[in-house]
Amino acid sequence: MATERTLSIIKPDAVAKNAIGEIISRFEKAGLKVVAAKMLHLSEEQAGGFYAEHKERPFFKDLVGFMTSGPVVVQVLEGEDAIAKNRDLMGATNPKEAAPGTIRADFAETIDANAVHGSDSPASAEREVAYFFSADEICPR
Ligand code: RTP
Ligand code: MG
Repeated sequence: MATERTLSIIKPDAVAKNAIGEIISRFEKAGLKVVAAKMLHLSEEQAGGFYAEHKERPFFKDLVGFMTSGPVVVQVLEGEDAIAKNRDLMGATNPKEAAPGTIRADFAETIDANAVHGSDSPASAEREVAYFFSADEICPR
């Protein structure tokens, strides 16, 4: 297993629930390190560009509407097998199908407002980290 970086977003619903700390705590307890972080209120252009792969999907408009509905916290997580580890911690896209004890099972109720985003592959992690952070905003430790 290699040390990887992945892009995590705490989505507007989880920020509104005041769950930022509890969610970051799960990453840290699982051995992932936060090496970059910021709070942003995404514009439609930023959210649409981030989720460009879903542009033709029927849920795209709702997804952009939700992601721009309030502030988010974007972070770069670093650690062994970070991409898959983060996806495991998050749980299934639909919280109703997410395994007990996962972030989405514990903090989300609907597939549209599902608490967190995580990169799904090395290629998307590289693109997504660069989408939000310049090299000098990432602090290896
Ligand atoms: P994310 O990108 O946000 O980490 O979520 P994901 O990989 O688990 O799911 P993805 O397929 O990339 O979809 C992105 C977001 O779009 C919404 N979605 N709605 N109604 C639907 O069938 C549907 N499918 C996806 C979800 O909010 C999902 O997080
Ligand atoms: Mg995805």
